[in-house]
Formats: sequence, structure tokens, C-alpha cells
Amino acid sequence: MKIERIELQQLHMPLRFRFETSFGYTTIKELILVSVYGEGEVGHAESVAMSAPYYSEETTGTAWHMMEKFMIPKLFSSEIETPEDVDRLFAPIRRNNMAKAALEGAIWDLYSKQKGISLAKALGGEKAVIDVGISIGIEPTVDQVLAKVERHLSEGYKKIKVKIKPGFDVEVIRAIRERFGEGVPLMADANSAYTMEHLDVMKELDQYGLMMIEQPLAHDDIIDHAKLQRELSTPICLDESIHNVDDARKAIELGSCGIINIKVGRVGGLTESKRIHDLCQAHGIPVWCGGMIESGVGRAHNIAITSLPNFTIPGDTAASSRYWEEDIVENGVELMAPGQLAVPDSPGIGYTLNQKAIGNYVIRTENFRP
Ligand code: OSB
Ligand code: MG
Repeated sequence: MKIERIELQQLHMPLRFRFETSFGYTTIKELILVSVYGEGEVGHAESVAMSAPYYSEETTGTAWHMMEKFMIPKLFSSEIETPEDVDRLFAPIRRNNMAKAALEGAIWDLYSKQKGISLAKALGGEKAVIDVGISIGIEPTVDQVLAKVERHLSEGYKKIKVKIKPGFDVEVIRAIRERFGEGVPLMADANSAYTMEHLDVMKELDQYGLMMIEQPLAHDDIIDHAKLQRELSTPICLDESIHNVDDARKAIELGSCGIINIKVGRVGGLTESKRIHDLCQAHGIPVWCGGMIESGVGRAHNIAITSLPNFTIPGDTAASSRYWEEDIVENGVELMAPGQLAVPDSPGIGYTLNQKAIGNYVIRTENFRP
């Protein structure tokens, strides 16, 4: 594969609502759109690093820096035949997974377009349709959470995830169960807001038949999660703690979780996502695809990876119109049926960029050539 040019564009996309988690809130989503040009085709992906280092240590600024100073020069000075070569090329660079994933993802898109197959097919995906859920943020009141749950259930979302934090947890879950019943596929995401001191809260949450509790304890822990998992019947799902297939292996070996959330950016790319998927499949651990409030470009990548068979739990890839007045892919990524997204079968990610929308959001553009 000959890479002729790489373009980085920083976009600021205003969200239609304020999205709050235990670590902070977002009203304007920052992202870096990566476009890799070669042999008449162009591949796209986005960096999911956020504006500030509260979910992970990476930020928009660090991701841009790492791509510009280290990763793009490596791409231009190496022979690349497949996206797996990119994964190998970046391996000596410690961490900075979101920066790596953005470039590797754009090359996966370019590679599948050059082969004339869909990204899902190039990854070994099998599904034509995927089930999706939705992640609901922390709201000023429990009633406001209930109103959002009601709306999104009526849109058919197959999993309702609510964000929790100490003081905004059992009450929310209890209210949802009382209002909507035991049958709602419900889970809670704590984004590392608890410690083992909160064991009593975790045991209360354990009473509500949740599908899982996502990342209750520290972002860098798998030991206490294993202790906590032994105390709970609800499966723990790890998000922040898993950065690569070795993390997944250790967490499975220790019994730190029963489920893993795979985010392509957090684990450094689609190649590593596939490895984690395969390892989990071999161990009977179901996986699902987490979200990072991506634009349609990142969502298209999420859809492609979710077409792999062990993605058996609906992910957080909600429709574009939930987040944006106008997405940066033509027509947005919209539900084909209640709670379902189609896996495109046209070459690459299967979505065309909306250049006019990109023009409205872009604040910085740079081009790099060999
Ligand atoms: O923990 O899954 C998370 C958003 C930003 C950072 C971390 C998380 C999230 C979400 C939102 O839960 C998922 C989405 O709607 O894209
Ligand atoms: Mg999470």
C-alpha cells in the first residue's frame, strides 16, 4: 500500500445535550478526523481522545502530537502491506492507544476500499444487522433520567446504560426498575467512581438484576475488581482497565470481570480489538462495543467491529441524530429498525463524508506527505 498523504483535521462538534459522567461533562465533542490517501482511495477514522485527561490520559492535543511526531513519520518510512503491519509498526511506542487507533483505523478503511470489500468483511465480521443500546448520562434529577429512559426505550434501544456516581446510584436504578419493570435490559456505568469502601452500595445494586456493572473501581485496577466480583452475582464489565489483549487475559485469569467492553480507541486499534474479541470468545466472555461519543466516522468503525460473532451484547452505538444536529457522514448513522443498525456492505466503512458539515466544525487542518 502506497500512502501519499495524511490529513489531520481537528473538529469541534456541539452536542445536542450535555453528557455528564462521574469524571466530568461534555457539551462540545472534540475529535481528530484522520484521512489517509493512497492509490486513488481515501480511508477515514477518528481519534476518540477527549479534550481533557479524565477518562484516559490522552487528549486531543497529545493524540495530535503523537501522530505528527512519531506515528506518521513511521508510516512514511516503512513498507505497509496490511493494517496488521501498522499494528506491528506502532507496537514499540508505549500506550497512546487512541492516537494509534485513529491512524490504524483509517488504514483499515483504505485497505478494505482498495480490496473492494466492506470493513466489516475485512475484519471477519458475519452479521448484517447489529443490536444497539444507549448510554444515558448523569442528570440533575432522577426524574430527568426516567424521562430519557422512556424516550430511548420507545426508540427500541436494546440496552439501557445509565451513568452512576456515589450519591446518584441505587436511587436511579430503583426508580427505573419501579417505573419500567424487571424486563428492561439495564446496566450501570460508574467510570471508576467507587472503591472497596463502597461494597455496601455495590451489594445493593446487585439486587436489581442488572446485566452488568461497568468499571466500578479504579481505572488501573484488576485486583480489587476480582475481589468485588467474588462478592457480587451481577457480572462486572471492565472498560477503563483493559488496554490490550494481555490486560484482558490477566483480568479473565484473575476473575476480575465477566464481560469486557471493547473500545477500538482505548485498545489501540481494530487489530487489537479483534485479538481481545477472539480471546474472550475462547474463554466464554461476551463482549460489546463501547462508545466515545463518536461522530459517524467512529460509529462506522464501531459497527464494523460489532459484526464479529462474540459481540453478543448490544453496544453504545446510538444513532447520530441523538448527538448531533448534523453528523459528518451523509445522512448520519440512523437506526434501520428499532434498536438496530445495518452493517454496510459497500467498500470500507460504507459511509460518505459530508464535507460541508466538516467545514462547519473544523478548527485546524494539516497535511503530511512522505
Ligand atoms: O465510559 O463508556 C464510557 C463516553 C465518553 C467516555 C466514556 C464513556 C462514554 C459513554 C458514552 O458511555 C457512549 C456513547 O454514547 O458514545
Ligand atoms: Mg464505560
